[in-house]
Amino acid sequence: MRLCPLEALLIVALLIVALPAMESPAQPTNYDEARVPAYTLPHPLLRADGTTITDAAAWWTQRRPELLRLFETHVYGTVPGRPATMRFAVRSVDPAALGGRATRKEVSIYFTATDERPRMDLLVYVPNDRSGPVPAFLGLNFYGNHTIHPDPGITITDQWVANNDDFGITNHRASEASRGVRAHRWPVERILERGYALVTAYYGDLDPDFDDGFRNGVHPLFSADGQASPDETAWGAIGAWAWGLSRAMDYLETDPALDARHVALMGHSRLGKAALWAGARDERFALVISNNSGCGGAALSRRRFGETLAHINTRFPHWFNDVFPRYNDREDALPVDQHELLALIAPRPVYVASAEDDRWADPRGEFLAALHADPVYRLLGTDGFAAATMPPVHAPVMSAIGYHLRAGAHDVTAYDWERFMDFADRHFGRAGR
Ligand code: GTR
Repeated sequence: MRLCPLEALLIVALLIVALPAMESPAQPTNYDEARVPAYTLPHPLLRADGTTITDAAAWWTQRRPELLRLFETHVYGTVPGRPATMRFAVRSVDPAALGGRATRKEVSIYFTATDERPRMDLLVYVPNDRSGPVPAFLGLNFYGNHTIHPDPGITITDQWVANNDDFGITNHRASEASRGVRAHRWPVERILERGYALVTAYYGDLDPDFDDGFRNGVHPLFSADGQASPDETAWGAIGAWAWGLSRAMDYLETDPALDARHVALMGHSRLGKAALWAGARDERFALVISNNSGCGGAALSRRRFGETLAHINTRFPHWFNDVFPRYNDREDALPVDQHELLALIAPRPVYVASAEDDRWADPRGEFLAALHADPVYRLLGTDGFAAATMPPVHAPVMSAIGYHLRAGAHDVTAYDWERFMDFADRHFGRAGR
């Protein structure tokens, strides 16, 4: 067949457009346990110099700082501290929200001396049926505070939001149509009934979830020239979301209605990754919950089951630092694995929740990370992880390291929340209330 020059040009143009799109399905996904490669995990108590930690003091002074640095350098990037100019502004208070059951507050956290964005808007529900400061659950949400409950008093976010036809979000602007669309993931009344406050913020307040080379969100506040990704160990989006959780904690410490010493951090999926990283770094979080956090969260990278580093770093180049992609298809060269992220939370209770059909997140890999964090939890005087083999569905493990496998898909359900509250009750000394 002979092609005229125009036809040939068209074919070349088509190839240029189509080829990159064809590349990602070429990344194979393994869902076969028999094809998980043999691997050796780094031991959380073995220091880089080859010596093993045998006492708690050496964990705190040597191994923990070393592991934190390794995760910063090779995975999530370095994270700045609290800006000196940060301040809180209470924007609204309704002492009789949800039919009188709760006090609803909206609090803005301004990061600079001006009222310009970026800022983080916290939504706080405190149960009115309380006799003193209450423990709280804190978690970021995906589509704006107004999506977690149909409560008409919640301000609709004016931030960039990912488009979603089902939620009526177009042109990246949320509207009234999206009020309460994610309520099934946030059983607010039930949380209040069990005696907890709920605090949430929209993750896009910290960093809108697309790759923009560090131009939006909180990143430019910390790069001298506001330029794209300053160096390869600089933080990515997960680092920014985790940083924001610590800034939320800065506020919680000032609110007399809340017991800041009993704050449970909860995150789902990519926000579960951020919750684990925040909980690992910031010891003020008394308890940390990962829900279906998968690759780069609670799942072991070396198993290469479901989502792998090559998948995640290709689809989400802005989530981690620029060193992490060097380990794509070279997981064994990583100086850390994700059980050590869980270990960094020790001795504070950590709960890992998996869903049976969420194979992309590798439920077994999440279970194994919990299992291999056990030596650190035991060294620090807790009961570690009370399971040697993977439990069946709906058989939660409630030791210092907790775990459950739920039936069903990638989501946050009422079953998950009931177990999170059981776990918090137990470790906050509230069991039997
Ligand atoms: C997926 C991603 C996962 C997980 C999930 C989510 O596309 O591959 O790592 O984070 O998104 O956040 O819902």
